[in-house]
Amino acid sequence: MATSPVIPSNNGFVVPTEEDWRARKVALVTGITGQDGSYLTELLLEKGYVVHGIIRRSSSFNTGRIEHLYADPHSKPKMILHYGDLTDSTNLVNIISQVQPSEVYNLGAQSHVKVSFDMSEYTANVDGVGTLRLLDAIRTCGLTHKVRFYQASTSELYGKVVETPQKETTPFYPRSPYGVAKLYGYWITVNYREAYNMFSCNGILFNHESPRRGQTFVTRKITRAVANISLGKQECIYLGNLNAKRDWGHARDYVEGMWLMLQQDEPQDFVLATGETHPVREFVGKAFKIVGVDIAWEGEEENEVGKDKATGVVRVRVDPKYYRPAEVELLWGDPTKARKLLGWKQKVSFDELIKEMVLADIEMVRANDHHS
Ligand code: NDP
Ligand code: GDR
Repeated sequence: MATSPVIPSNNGFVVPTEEDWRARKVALVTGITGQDGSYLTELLLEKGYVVHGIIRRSSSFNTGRIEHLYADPHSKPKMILHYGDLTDSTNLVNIISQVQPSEVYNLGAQSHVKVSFDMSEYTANVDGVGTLRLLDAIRTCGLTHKVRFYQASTSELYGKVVETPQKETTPFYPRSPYGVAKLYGYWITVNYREAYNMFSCNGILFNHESPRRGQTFVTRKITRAVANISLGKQECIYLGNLNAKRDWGHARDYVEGMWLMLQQDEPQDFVLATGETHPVREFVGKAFKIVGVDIAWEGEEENEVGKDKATGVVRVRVDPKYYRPAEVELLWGDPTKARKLLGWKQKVSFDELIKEMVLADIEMVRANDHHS
């Protein structure tokens, strides 16, 4: 017997279930050209994602950290780059509507704390309002309930010490335009979760470093100088506050935590940290030890110097121009929640991190010499 065809009310278009949607594994990463963006992209590609990244137009080359992942755009590449900027809403809407991502990682930011005192309005625009623009672009594209959203929040939110070690429930007290801008980013991410039932999470990440770290952040500035000094290309390094303490881990470990946050049943905020804290001075001493230089510290504050014990040559000096108008003296994270719920733990120790960075910089200085 002939049966009449059933005509579906949506003209045959099958709305994908959340599971089908997520199984597509399409990620959009802002800040893909940065330290974390490059490691996260490697991880996502390994996991079978197609990764779309937003890059800024620049007069000079700015894709050095992801160059090794780039493939000919005519050969079905797994990493696809789009020009854009967190200050341009229309552009964000266009990219999201085109990409239809299942996961969005917002890593783009003016991320330098000291620079944020010089460029405070710009930092607020990119790091604070930029987060809102991205969330709103997702909403405008009708993807609020489909996209899982990661916000790169920071231990800089804790700023002035209120409680240690710092955990998810520790009150915030940011100490820089960067920290204050990121506070907006943090709360707007929470707000979109509560107001629109969006799967949006904050990763409150403590400092994480690597050979790909920008060269003006203190760890990389130190390892680069140690490499140069050990090869006779520089005599001394000038630093700011040697007493500041940080909880330093390896960036590769931290991007795994970002991904894990978006694979949970419920959206939540997590601290990622090592649970150890060390002063800048200790990082300097350990970095020099790797190239066989033992540093002896003399003097105090602005007059403090670090001398090579064997030769008496001054290798470290303090220059107050690197001091910040308001400093974050101590960051020390408690990653218990991430350990319990995500099963996350850093793999690389503090000493291993320093060694990897110093050796990579020695290699890089030698390679540059070779090419020049
Ligand atoms: P980087 O400074 O290495 O990278 C920042 C990225 O943001 C770069 O790709 C940069 O592009 C991009 N960017 C800057 N301004 C804009 C803009 N207006 N629009 C779009 N993209 C922009 O930072 P990290 O990789 O170290 O950090 C990643 C994120 O995590 C940042 O949001 C940072 O604030 C945060 N964070 C970092 C921690 C760390 O210890 N590394 C700890 C906690 C949080 P370009 O290459 O063109 O400059
Ligand atoms: P931070 O990193 O401000 O913690 O922000 P940075 O490496 O810049 O400074 C760490 C500490 O070292 C002291 N310091 C110096 N810092 C720099 N950059 N240069 C110096 O010469 C110097 N001398 C001493 C600083 O005063 C500070 O106390 C980083 C960024 O990645 C942020 O985006 C991120 O949110 C936080 O880490 C967590």
